[in-house]
Amino acid sequence: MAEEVFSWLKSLPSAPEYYPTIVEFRDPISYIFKIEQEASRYGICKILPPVPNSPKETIIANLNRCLSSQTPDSSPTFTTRKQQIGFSPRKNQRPAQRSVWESGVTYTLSQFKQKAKQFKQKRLNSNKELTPLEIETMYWKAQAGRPFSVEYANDMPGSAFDEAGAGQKLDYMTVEVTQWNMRRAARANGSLLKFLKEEIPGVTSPMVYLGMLYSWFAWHVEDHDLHSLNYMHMGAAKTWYGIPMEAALAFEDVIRTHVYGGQISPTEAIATLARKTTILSPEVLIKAGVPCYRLLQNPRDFVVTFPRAYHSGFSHGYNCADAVNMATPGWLRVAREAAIRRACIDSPPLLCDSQLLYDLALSLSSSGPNRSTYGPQSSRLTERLNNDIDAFVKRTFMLDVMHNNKLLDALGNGSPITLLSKHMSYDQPYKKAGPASIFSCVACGSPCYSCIVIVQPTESAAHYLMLNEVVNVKDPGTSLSGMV
Ligand SMILES: O=C(O)CCC(=O)C(=O)O
Repeated sequence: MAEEVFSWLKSLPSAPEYYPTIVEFRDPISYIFKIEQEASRYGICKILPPVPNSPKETIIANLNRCLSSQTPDSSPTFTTRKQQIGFSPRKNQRPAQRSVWESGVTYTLSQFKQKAKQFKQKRLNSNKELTPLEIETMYWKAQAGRPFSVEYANDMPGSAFDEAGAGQKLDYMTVEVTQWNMRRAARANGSLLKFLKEEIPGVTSPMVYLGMLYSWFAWHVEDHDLHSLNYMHMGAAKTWYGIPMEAALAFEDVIRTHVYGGQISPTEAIATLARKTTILSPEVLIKAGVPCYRLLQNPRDFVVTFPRAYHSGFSHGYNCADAVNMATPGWLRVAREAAIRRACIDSPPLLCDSQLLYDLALSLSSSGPNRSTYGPQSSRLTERLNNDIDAFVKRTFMLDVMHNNKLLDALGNGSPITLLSKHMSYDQPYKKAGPASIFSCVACGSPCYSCIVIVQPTESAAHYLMLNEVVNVKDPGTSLSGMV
């Protein structure tokens, strides 16, 4: 019998879908930045590439190579985690919290596929193919019913893409040979993560996900509120729910009040969500007035999540996907606050947004008109878009410098210490900056524009400074190495 679809599911609004042309598809960051203003209003969106996926054999060969590289005996195997579905009120568990634990079971790809197939048949108990909405209804019924568990091989460092797409001898272009290959996307031209010195698995390099029916991912935002890019290689669909950044506070408030009866603070709500065990039906959110959008990701679909957009979802059967973070310049709007929120919940920072911004700004200044920061200058359209991005980055950089300048000035208020002039204007210092006037920050080693005054204290001046003695920058004990 067909499953009666919940009415709230029928009326859940959809997140947008985008269809880039071949030209637009050349440059992931430019493209995502271009759609960002519109798409981020939904928190998540889907991008359908204009080129095909790799053949299934290539995906499986890549995956097996990747799995073999991770095991001590080089076998192409992996272990799963068990995830709780449903809940037992008797166990004193909060209705929105689900447990996750190591399954201790090791699989090859074909063993896991077989297991997932059997589980789906048994669970759905239906001779006919169910629609995605019917499966979604059954998922939410299961999450409200008696507890059982599913398995998910999630957050495994690696990818079902080959680095160079070298294994392919095809006479047509696939996603793998483009800049959207997940092994390249985080550090694609124009992504701020390109300037991260170290590799952070899942952030600058992808993680691979092997799921089965009902494997879930809890409501969360990305580390440092970065963007995420997710690509489905093969298998059954994945349902995603997304909440726009503008509603993030309202969402956290629903968690605090509806789930915890107002007994936790806003910071504790953020810390709870960061544990990635919160499952809450969009029905609750919609009723509380929090906007929530849905999309269905099929093989060959990319999903982008935007900065500070809470998202969650589940799989409709055996599937394989890759995920990685990236950062268009749009992320800079939220990066500072994200770092503060992270500090508030005692999570150590993974990156420094100022360093990334300075490095990107520097790369724009030093590469001249033919720079390749945003990929090939393939068309007038791309060129215009890149100019817009450049202007945005330069402006953000200058605002950042001026903000820091004001802070330093305020800190020095009342004492003779004035590190920077508070009268610096937006475009005046930028015009003066050039490759010849680049300095390294004495504190963190980041290269800086000449619009930043760098005070390199001599040993005796440093001694005075550390003793809290008042030192004027014009004091002969300091040497001034950069000027506005
Ligand atoms: O697919 C998953 O399990 C998690 C995906 C995700 O959160 C992301 O790609 O941002």
